[in-house]
Amino acid sequence: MDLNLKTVSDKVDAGERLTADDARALFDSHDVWTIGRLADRVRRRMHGNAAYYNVNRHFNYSNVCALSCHFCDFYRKRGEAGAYEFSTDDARAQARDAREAGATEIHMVGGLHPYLPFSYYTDMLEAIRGEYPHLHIKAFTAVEIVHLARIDKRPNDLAGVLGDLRDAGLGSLPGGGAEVFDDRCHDEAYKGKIRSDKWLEVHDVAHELGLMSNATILYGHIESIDDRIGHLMLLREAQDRAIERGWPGRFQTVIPLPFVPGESKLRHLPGPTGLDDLKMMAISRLVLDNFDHVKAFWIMQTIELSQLALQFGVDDIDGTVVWYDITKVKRDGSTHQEMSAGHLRRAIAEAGFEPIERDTLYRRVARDGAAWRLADASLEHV
Ligand code: V47
Repeated sequence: MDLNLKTVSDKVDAGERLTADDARALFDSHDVWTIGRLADRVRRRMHGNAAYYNVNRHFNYSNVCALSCHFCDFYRKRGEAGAYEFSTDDARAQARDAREAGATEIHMVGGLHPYLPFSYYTDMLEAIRGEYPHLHIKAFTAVEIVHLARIDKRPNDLAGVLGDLRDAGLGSLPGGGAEVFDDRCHDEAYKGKIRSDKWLEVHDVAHELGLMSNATILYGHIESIDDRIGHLMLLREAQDRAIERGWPGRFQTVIPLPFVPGESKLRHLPGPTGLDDLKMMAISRLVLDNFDHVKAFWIMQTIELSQLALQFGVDDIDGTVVWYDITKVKRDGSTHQEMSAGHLRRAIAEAGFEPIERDTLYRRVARDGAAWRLADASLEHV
């Protein structure tokens, strides 16, 4: 074992909280086996041999965006080739497809569209709920929530905006748009986007209202290791806040997102390596002791690495996905990126874990083909 990890190892054994210096020692170490073993110890304490997956679909309703983030290969300007915005009927059709496929969740995000009114978003939520009431709608990053508050001319009423969206069918918030909580990175690569304080405020307000949410960190571009550590510390503080104040909502999952260069303005950068991916997921598990879950998103990490990540602190893999436009791996740029539930189960079982289908709120799902219900019959859907 790398002797520089001895203090961290002792703390993990004793169940003690790690400091920023401990996180630095982990990032600085090349002893990935020890890092993985430590993360696995914590993961097994929390989840035993269980590894979760879900039957979901992602829906990117528009790629038109007022921002031009340098890491992003998704956005288009209005009128530009490839720009699109889906209609309420399209959203309804997505819900119909989701029902036929037995999905439990739709994950819906888009760009910051400069012209669509607030009613576009509530209509879309209502159409999906009307078509398939049992589908959990996880939608709109904190960045979009702030944007919707602005276009509806109530920039300071985040609670009102979230409340209206919830009344229309919103079930929880995804973790996107966080990038790296650092002002230098923000100004160099995603200027114009909300800063960390606002992102965290939206999630605080959501948690206070009783909405669950997730958190991401986008790494492997222009950030430093200290920036990553600072980000994890801010997430941990925000979760402490939700717990200490007894808010009914909180973060469920952290999803470390490796930068995928694609055709973005940062495409000259190589993106992180597999070892960096494994370390990032393991260190997230070790530092975020108040987060229940660490999720691998196979779309970005690949299913092969996600399998290995299950032994590096990860307990959850998202998902069947079906359509995804934000990052693409196929050379033809196809947004059809689907993995069957059977394949996810096989990948998990092969890694030595018990595959467990969950819904968005991590409740077990009992399934018979496309028909499903919550395994605990006393619980309500959605
Ligand atoms: O908000 C954009 C990031 C996010 C790139 O909450 C990129 O369960 C890598 O947040 N390379 C969207 N990342 C994905 C996301 C997510 C995914 C799966 C599950 C959940 C969840 C959330 O992807 C964006 C942005 O932060 N992103 N471009 C890129 N080139």
